[in-house]
Amino acid sequence: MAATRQRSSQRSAQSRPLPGKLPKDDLVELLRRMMLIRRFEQKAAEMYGRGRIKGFLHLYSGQEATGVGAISALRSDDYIYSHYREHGHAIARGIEPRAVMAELFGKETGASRGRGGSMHIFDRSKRFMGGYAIVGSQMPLACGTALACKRLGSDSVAVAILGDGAVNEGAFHEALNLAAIWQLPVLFLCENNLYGMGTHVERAAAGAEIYRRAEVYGIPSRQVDGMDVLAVRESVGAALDKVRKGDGPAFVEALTYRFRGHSMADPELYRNKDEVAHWRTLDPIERFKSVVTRARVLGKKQIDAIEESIEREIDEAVRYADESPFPAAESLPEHVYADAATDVGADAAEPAAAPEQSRKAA
Ligand SMILES: Cc1ncc(C[n+]2csc(CCOP(=O)(O)OP(=O)(O)O)c2C)c(N)n1
Ligand SMILES: [Mg+2]
Repeated sequence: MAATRQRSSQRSAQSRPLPGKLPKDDLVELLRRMMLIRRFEQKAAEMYGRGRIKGFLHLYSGQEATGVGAISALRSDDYIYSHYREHGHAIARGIEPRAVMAELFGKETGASRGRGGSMHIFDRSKRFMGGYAIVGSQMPLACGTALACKRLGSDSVAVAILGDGAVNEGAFHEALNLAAIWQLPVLFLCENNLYGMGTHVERAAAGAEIYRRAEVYGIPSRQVDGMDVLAVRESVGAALDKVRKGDGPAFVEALTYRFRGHSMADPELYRNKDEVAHWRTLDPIERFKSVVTRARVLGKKQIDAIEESIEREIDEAVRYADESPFPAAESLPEHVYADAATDVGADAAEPAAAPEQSRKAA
């Protein structure tokens, strides 16, 4: 099955959309975001090694095309629920690298005020509703937000990003079933990187390809080359259009690969070097660099300049995280629960709906 998955990954790479479909600035931004995430993750690994980051750290390197492609297709008023490998999603959504780095350091200036750490990046202003460490738990939460959007008569969509490891959880099936029964505006994006910790997907998930599981619930689903940023953007964009129109949920499986171990504590004894080397030849950043240079969107000098500015941005993110204070001990009970008086319904961007409409929409 792994061979089938790799073949389909290469097939869709050949039929990827032409870069000319997008304005030049958008193409450059897709590349820059992927490069920013890669450099961020390299630096995070270094900081972990130096003891600046405590606890778990799961790196996203290798999967950048999936996160950047998918999130670039969203509107700013859509919602994202992610898993614990979410630094890349947070940065793709526009959360500043320094706020993500400070969160990794456990600092007060972090996206979650240092309370969440690597696995719980949250930014309400970006409708980035958190990374979740309980595998599959983000899926019912995204359904809840999708239900709220529907009842409010808004055309925002909730997106749940999950790993292949989530597809055998009860929450996965409960969420798909509920989303289909209630025709919720939710998009499920499965990042199939072939492993859940040290277990290959074939040893964990029975049956055919993952995306076909959604068919059982009558949810339209598709598979895409998750190493190709334009293909992901197009696939997720097409699925989103349907969800937004009121056609109910959709499911996209992106075939991708993590270049690093599951977490920083992983000796990687479960996969061989040839497999890793094969996937490295599909590096989404190198591939997209060659797409944009062949299309004469960017030259080598311009790519080097982007790299240099990213280097400065990441260095500044580390400096900011380093110099920021830890939360004061007496403030630890703060920001744990929502303040009902000020938080609930305080989202100014949410279109208000008349109660009558809300009832009809539900
Ligand atoms: C409900 C639940 N069961 C088990 C775990 C332990 N666990 C942490 S990560 C992980 C693997 C998840 O793999 P996947 O969803 O493929 O995500 P990836 O790490 O590949 O991004 C498991 C089983 C957990 N966190 N939650
Ligand atoms: Mg996985």
